[in-house]
Amino acid sequence: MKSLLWTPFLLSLALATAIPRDAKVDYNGYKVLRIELPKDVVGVEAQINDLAAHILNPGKGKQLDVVVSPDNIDSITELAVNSTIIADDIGEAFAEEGEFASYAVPSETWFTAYHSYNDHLQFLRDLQGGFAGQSEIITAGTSVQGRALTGIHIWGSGGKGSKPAVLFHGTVHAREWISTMAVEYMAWQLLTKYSTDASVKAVVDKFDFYIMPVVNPDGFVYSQTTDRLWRKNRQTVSSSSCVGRDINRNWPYKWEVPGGASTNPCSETFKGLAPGDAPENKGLVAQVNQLRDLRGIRLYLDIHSYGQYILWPYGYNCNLQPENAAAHRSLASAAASAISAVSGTRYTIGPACSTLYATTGDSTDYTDVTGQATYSYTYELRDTGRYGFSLPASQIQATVRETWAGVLSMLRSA
Ligand code: 0X9
Ligand code: ZN
Repeated sequence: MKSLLWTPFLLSLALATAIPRDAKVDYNGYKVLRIELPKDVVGVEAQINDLAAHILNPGKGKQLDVVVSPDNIDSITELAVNSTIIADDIGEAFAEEGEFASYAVPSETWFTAYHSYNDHLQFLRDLQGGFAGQSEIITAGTSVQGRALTGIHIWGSGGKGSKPAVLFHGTVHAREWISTMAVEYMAWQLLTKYSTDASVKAVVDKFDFYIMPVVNPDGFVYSQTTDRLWRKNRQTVSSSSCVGRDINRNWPYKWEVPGGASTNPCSETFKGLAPGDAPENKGLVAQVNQLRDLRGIRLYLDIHSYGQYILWPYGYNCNLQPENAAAHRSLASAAASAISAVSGTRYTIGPACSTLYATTGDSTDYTDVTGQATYSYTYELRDTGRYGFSLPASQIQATVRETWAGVLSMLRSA
């Protein structure tokens, strides 16, 4: 009889060996190359896609930053017209990101290290608990794997829900870890400076803030447990063994326009099978529509990395801009100046499609048109490629501080 007690244990042991879990991807020795593709040669991009472990700036067209295993370096270099090494060993760069810090109640030192997803949730709960009279935890639907898209709603003297909305989304792309930190810093500044800094009090009293540091939680967790360079969500399709939709190609506005996203499930920019068919997008779309219908959206920011850009609509058409494009430019220009005044970091500003590349089904086109937001921007934070997504922990504080200066300048004029 006694041996029966062991049966479930042995069974689980057998299952554990029969179904291998995803092993963590080891990037030691992998290089980042900046490659220039030949013009008009059919199929080169597809070959690069197969040979590269990851494309870091998918959509860039002629000039791509790619992560390549030592075995594939020669084949990729042969396909390119030009190639330069921008990181010799990306495994080493990941080591510079530093260890996750063990959790402590929020303080400014939170912004000196990267953190686990669970600690990010705890940070939000603790921050909210410290300012319970003017904030609450909010959710916007659930991810593929059932995680609640979690954020914080902050209000000022007018009371909860009385002012136009300001909406911040972070960590749309899983590997862009600096985005999580920058978006949390905004919530941190708004709450901790409210009683001592008149300019912060003024903006908190003017708007209701809805701040979502991680809108792609499954991807974010996967980038921490398994593949540091994961970008998309973790949704499967029956037609392919490849995983993930690009949440920033799935919004239901101009989703069907060709050229700004991929229909290949293995691509970094896979748009999904239908507009808004990613659960994360369903939750975010409902959030945007709800805020539009409540008090309207004054400012929407989608915080990404890297490249140091401030971009406004549209992504889907390089010849179109919103009717208030001049006002978009003026706020972006002031924000870029505020950023460089803090630290000298230089940002490029402009309409998204013509300044960077075309995207369809992206967040800011949706918030501008369907969400009727007055202002919609994508920020691409530090740097311009030296570290890319693996920005060292030693740069977190400087990055979040300069970003906050840019965002505060926007809030004051919005
Ligand atoms: O491709 C994206 O979704 C964004 N860049 S990232 O490297 N963070 O993935 C850029 C979106 C901005 N929109 C356009 N460039 N059209
Ligand atoms: Zn991104």
